[in-house]
Order: sequence, then structure tokens, then C-alpha cells
Amino acid sequence: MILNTELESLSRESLEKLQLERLQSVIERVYSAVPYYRKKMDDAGVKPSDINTLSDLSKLPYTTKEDLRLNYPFGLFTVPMDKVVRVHASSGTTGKPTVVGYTKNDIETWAELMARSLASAGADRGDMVHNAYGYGLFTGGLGAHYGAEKLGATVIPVSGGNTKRQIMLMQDFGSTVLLCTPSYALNLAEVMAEMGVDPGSLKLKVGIFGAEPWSSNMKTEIENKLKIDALDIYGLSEVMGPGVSCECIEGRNGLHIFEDHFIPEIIDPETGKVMPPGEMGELVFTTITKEAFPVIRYRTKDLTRLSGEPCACGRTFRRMQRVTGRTDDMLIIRGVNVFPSQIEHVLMSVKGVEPHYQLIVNRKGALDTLEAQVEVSEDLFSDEIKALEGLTRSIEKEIKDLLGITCKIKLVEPKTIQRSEGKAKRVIDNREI
Ligand code: DLL
Repeated sequence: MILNTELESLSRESLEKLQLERLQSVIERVYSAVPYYRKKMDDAGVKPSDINTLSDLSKLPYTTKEDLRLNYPFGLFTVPMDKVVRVHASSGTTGKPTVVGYTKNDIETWAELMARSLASAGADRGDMVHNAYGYGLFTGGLGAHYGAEKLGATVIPVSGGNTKRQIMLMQDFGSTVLLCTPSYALNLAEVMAEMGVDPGSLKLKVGIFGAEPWSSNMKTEIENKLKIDALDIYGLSEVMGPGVSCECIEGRNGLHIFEDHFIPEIIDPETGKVMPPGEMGELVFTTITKEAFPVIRYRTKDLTRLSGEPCACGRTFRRMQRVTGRTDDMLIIRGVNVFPSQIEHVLMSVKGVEPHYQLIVNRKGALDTLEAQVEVSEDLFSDEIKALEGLTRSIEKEIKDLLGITCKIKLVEPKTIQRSEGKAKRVIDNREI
């Protein structure tokens, strides 16, 4: 279902007109309200009056996580604090978190975009939305919560953790829509099996999963295990939170970006040049309606490509392909670039291999080594050593053939890899220590 038919199916021409007006207004605002943005623009020799077409966007300097860090916590807010009704924060791997803020209108816009996302995945009023995204500083829980309420569905604000109780509530309340990370969805499936709960006996019909990369094989795995449709939702705190883009149930091929609020660009992460349409590169966003914390050309580090192909759902917004990696989670193993999702893809295509794995990177002398610890099913694990060795070798060969790297495979017993309650930790890189 399209929630906002007028805006979600605007012609390209009308959309671009709207985007330009909004872009000009946000550039004026950040230039006059935030000394840091003003200085960056002055240094780049660009004034708000230089933005006369959408392609003038490329004259503006990029914003990076480092800029946010330098202005920690509220330095890039464009409104006084008495207009900020909420803050969220995302934890980085090191140091201080990234802090973001919202006015009342921002919260309203976010709820609308999250409601649009849920509707695009087939949810509606009358649905029981089991929201297992974490509540708190993380944007997932509250972001999805307000959206589900806005849609008119019933929200179960269960947050993460206490998996057995979650399953009991799903059974008793008749949850129809599941919101959580894809890794937690698998955790739920596994605990259901342990409890003897048949997922087919639940009322669940669709899951809207995001907040971490997941391969298309992982999607199939979730769909088979939970007996639901699994759709992808994307977002990041700096740009808003969940609901920047979402897959629709009709198309199921890429995530529509809510382009009336965000302008996406794809750039070459090395050179910073804008890529030709359809090419793969780093996703960059400019928010054109946010009041408290607009970002201009924010470099997400997420890798994807955009497509402007028409979609069966009737939305005219461009789609981004599933994000399978970030420029900063790319591993360089003996000179070869490899993303954890590429290894996941190979692992998940092997029968008997479970969707629970962890990659361990070490340095021996000058050489990097990569090991994938991956769980296999109970049946497989109790097989003869010879059969397991054969399987190990065939996965290693498949990875070598496909990715050109040597990855040592270690098959481990079921339930040895730590289960996720939010974003899964897939890589342990011992090289930094
Ligand atoms: O993860 C917001 C969110 C919550 C999105 C719930 C979807 C559902 P952050 O914690 O700031 O915000 O992390 C943002 O997570 O830059 C991506 O690298 C990754 N990410 C988010 N959604 C997806 C997805 C939330 N669908 C970072 N596929 C982003 C792949 C994703 N990666």
C-alpha cells in the first residue's frame, strides 16, 4: 500500500522542483545558523546563492563522521536547544558517540516516513507490530514505534532480549509484523525450534529487517525458517534513523529512498567524485527537510548503487540496492579486498551450514590470516571426521575460487557462536590490538 500517494508517486519533474526548493532553504539555514558549515562552505568558495540547480549540490563540501565528532555533542544543531525535543546517539567503535537531535516537526516527519515504510512492506492498521528493535539511544526502537503508531497499527514495544518471552508474546498477542535485526530474527527462529514452537502456527506474515548488512541468502534462510516475507529497511542515525529507505512488497528488489526528504548521491569513495548513474559506490545523503540536525552531503560509508527503473508498486522514488558492505568493514587480506557479506554469501549456499558465523583476522608476522568459524547442523556435526574435512575443504575452495583469498574454515558445534540481540558482531579483527 502507498501511504502518501501524492508524494510517493510524484513525477520526476515535480519531485526535482520540490527537492530544489527544499535544498536551497536548508543550505541557507545551515549557512546562517552553523559557523562550522559556514566556514566549510567559505573555504570551498561556495555561497547559498550558488545553489541554483540540483547538480549544484556537487559544489558543496562533504560532511563526515569526523565533522560530527569535532562538533560533539550539539555543535551542528541548527536550532536552539529549547526547540530540540529528542536526542539519539549511535555508538562508534571508539570514543564518543554520534549525537543527533530532532524538533517536534522532525519527529513527525520521521514517524510519517517510518509509517510509509511499514505500509510499503504491507503493514496496515489492524496489524500487531512486534517491535524488537532496541529502545533507548539507538534510533531503531523509538523510530519504528512512532511509525507504527502513526500508521494506526498496534505496537508491542518489546525491545531486544528475553527471547523466550518474546516468542510467548508473539503467540499470545498474535503478532503479524516483526521488526528487528536480521540476525535477531534468526535467533528467534532458533529459540522457537528449541521451544517446539512451529513458526507456521504463528500469525506472523512479514518481517522488516535492517540496521546491519545481510545477504540475499540470509534473507532466504529467514523466510524459510520463520515462514514469512523478509523485507529490508535502511537508515542511519545521522540522516534520521530507520525509514530512510525501505523495500516494497510488490517489487522486492531494492529499497525506495524517500526522495522528497533525502537527496542521495553515489560517489567514488577513493576520489570523492560523483559516479555515473547506476554505478556502485559510497552512498551520500543530504537531508532537505530536517530542522534540528540537517546534514549536507553526509558520507555514509555504505556501499550500494541506485536504480531509477519503474517499480510495480507505483512509487517513483529511486531504489538503492541492498547494502552489503561499508567502506570501513572491507577487509584487506593479503591485498585482496573482501567484504564479510561475500563470505556470508558463500557460507549460506552450503547445505548443513547454519547462518551463525564469525570471521577472525590475525596477523602472523607480516601476513594476514582469515578464519571463518561457522556452525553446522547437529546432524552434520555428528558425522564422521572425514565428511567434515571434506566439507571444510570444499567451502575453502569455493571461497578461493570466488573471492581469490584463502579463508580457513573451522566448523563448530551448534550454538557456539554468540547469538545477537541487536546488531551482530561478525568480524573480530585482532590486527588492531
Ligand atoms: O541502524 C538505523 C536503523 C534501525 C535502520 C533499524 C534500520 C532498522 P545506526 O545505528 O546509526 O542506525 O547505524 C547505521 O547501519 O550506516 C549501515 O551501515 C547499517 N545499516 C542500517 N540499515 C541497514 C540495512 C540504524 N538495511 C548503519 N542493510 C548504516 C545494511 C544497514 N546495513
